[in-house]
Amino acid sequence: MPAAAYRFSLGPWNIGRGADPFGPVVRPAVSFDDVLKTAVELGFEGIQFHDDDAVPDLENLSPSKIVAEAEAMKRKLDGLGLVAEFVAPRLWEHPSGIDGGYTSNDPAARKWAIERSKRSVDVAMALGCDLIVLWPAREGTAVRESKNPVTASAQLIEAINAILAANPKARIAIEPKPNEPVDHAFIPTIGHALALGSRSADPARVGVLIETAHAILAGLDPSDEMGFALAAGKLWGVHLNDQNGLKFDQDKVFGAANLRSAFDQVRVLEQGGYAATGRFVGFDVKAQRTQKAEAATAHLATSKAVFLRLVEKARSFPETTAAQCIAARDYEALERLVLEHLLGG
Ligand code: GLO
Ligand code: MG
Repeated sequence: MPAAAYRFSLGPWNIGRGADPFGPVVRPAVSFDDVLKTAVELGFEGIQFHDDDAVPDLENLSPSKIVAEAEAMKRKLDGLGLVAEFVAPRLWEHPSGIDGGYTSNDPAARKWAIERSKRSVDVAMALGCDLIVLWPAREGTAVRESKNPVTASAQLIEAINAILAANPKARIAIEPKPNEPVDHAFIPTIGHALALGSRSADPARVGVLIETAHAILAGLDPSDEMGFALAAGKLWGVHLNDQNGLKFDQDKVFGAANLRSAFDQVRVLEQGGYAATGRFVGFDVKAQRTQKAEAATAHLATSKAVFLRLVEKARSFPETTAAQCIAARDYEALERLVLEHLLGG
């Protein structure tokens, strides 16, 4: 039987202008149409959307106009053979989200965040997808005493329930990250995300999206995080990338910092039958600031190529020999086996 094939996705923010907190942009903006063209050229079938990627300026549009624009975007995707993977409400870039959305200390901001999230559900449905990704970017604190975590947990559940109630088809994938832009996020790990979902009004419609770098920033092994979510049937998306230790969120090319960890992530996706679920493999990777505009999509192509090479490595891993090492409790031999396999020996 042929091994299940993976489907790949990218977000428009992955083709960026190269700015960082210390300097201005270094490349011209890439139009949304060119992002879609790149996706087709690189063999990416899925597009990940922030709500305002799909419908720019949606804050100033009526709900019906928002839906009409999202429907136009859907026709554009259809014409190119692309599909929308998810829509994420981009709460963290709006002035009302300055102190977080759902957990803001300002009740008007909390109300705004929920209303905007409902519009994201409308956008998703019009794009033909039912998945809402919640990256709770500013749902946390820089000054720990500024918010009450007991209240914040209740507020997060209230927001999740409002999104679930907005449309009975809507599903939510929480994408946890422990820090940046906040110091301490309220939902730092997959365990927190799954626990929160289980307390919602409809736990069957709440899952997770795991990003490699976010797990590493939490001091956790990304493949173990993925395995935990897979075992619960809750891994509804991945953002594969890489991260060199505990520093700012680097969004490096998949495998660039730790090829063995990348192998382990691919292997767990294979072990958990992820490809057969039809869910996407997304790469949340950034082009390096030094990269010239004409080659500023190479990070996506490389991530996908590395992923596919590692699928081959996972499928050709000498499982029988590994099982013998494990049975003999000879983990040094297992270590050698893994390293030799990765080195191509
Ligand atoms: C940032 C996040 C971000 C999200 C995206 C979708 O650290 O990884 O890129 O994945 O906004 O919600
Ligand atoms: Mg991400």
